[in-house]
Amino acid sequence: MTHTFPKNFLWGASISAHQTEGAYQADGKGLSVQDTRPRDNHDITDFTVAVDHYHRYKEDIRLLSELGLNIFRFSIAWTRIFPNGRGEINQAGIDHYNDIINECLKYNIQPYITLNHFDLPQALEDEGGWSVRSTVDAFKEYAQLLFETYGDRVKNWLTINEPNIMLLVDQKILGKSIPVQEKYQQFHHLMMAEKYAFKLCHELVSEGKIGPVPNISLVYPASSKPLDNQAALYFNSVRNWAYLDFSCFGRYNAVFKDYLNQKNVTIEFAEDDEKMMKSHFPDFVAMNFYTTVTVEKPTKKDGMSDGISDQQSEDIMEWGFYKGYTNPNLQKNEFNWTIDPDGLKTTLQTLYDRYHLPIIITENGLGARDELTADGKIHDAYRINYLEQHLTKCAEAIEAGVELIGYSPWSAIDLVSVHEGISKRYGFIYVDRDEQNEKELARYKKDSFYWYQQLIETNEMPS
Ligand code: BGP
Repeated sequence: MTHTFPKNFLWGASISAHQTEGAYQADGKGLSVQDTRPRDNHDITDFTVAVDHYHRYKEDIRLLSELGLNIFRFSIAWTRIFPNGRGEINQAGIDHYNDIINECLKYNIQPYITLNHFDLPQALEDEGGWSVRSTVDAFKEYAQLLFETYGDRVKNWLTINEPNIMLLVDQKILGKSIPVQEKYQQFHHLMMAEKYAFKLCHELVSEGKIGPVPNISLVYPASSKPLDNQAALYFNSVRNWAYLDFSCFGRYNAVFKDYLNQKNVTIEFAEDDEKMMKSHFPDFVAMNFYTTVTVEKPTKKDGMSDGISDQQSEDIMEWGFYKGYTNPNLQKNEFNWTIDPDGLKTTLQTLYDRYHLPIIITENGLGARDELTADGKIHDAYRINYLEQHLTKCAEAIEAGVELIGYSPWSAIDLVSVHEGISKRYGFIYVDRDEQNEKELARYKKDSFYWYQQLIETNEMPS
């Protein structure tokens, strides 16, 4: 038996600007928080060169065309457009992404562009970043310029990558921990910025479509104990539904509101926020999925803790609400991330049942220490196995009625992990460099490249 995907199913692959481009100060680019974040581990590379996609994008996009993609998800570096976050426009940056977009269209690959992917301009961070309202205004100006400049050719847009992960694991993504009151005022500003992007895209891009792009993982209770179930309810709300209810329903999720109340967090609204929240909505939901999370209700003996240390590890701890629990039913990869393809199907069905919007998966993949053989091969059967397992569940979700319109796994090409270097590889295309030496940055097609190429060509997968 085989699983056949819908005939207009979107097959893509994803990257972000700061994790691939390098050229971190080239052609007028300003510094972002990813360029300035404190580096606590000098054994792994930074983003200054990455895989030099900035200069090698023609070769890379030609390879993606050979792979057979019909979409390519990538982000625009805000600091190439506005080096200081607002005001002065850098024409070289405008021209660069013009060239990228035209190169994609040359091969009939539709760009899916993420407006911002973790790389806030440092100049805005210096003014308070997402904690202050003026950053929302700067984002509006930035989004408007992109829609006006590229909207004639780019019809599919994603707002801000994984605001939930950026806030939940701020230390790993941003290199700093944000106090809880400030963290959730940032939540409000990020979500309001997204609402303006919805509004501007629908006003400025003819036939434009736009969606949020959170990282969504269903949260399981550690046992059938009622309090473990309550713990899962709270983390599902804080991690997942707080973000998508704001995007799709224009409201604060009720359980999340209780969480904020119990944390003595007061959100400051601007005058038009209530109206804006309830006036502009997405056309689809983009979601990133890697793992599922299991939590239990903490007990007094667990001791006080107020920080959530790492959404990927099991030691999530939010005193009084939930505590990470190692799920004995799930395998883990070599980076300690759970592998749960059934969890993907359940997450898709839950998400579709809740929001009734088309869904596109814009990240899903396996980070692994791939090895380049002497004859230039990369035998990543483990990645093919991971992707097959997850795509089987995507096919089952579609057969169960979920309107899943596309799959754009992480990542098109090897790139620098958010916090674990280049050795943690995700790409269909291997880049020959290591943590300390860039070498020639030569590109090699992995076994998974040929597997994915075949899948796209046939649009079906043996079950
Ligand atoms: C997601 C981010 C991606 C990428 C991915 C893999 O949260 O959107 O940018 O980083 O995680 O995670 P990591 O790089 O930590 O392996």
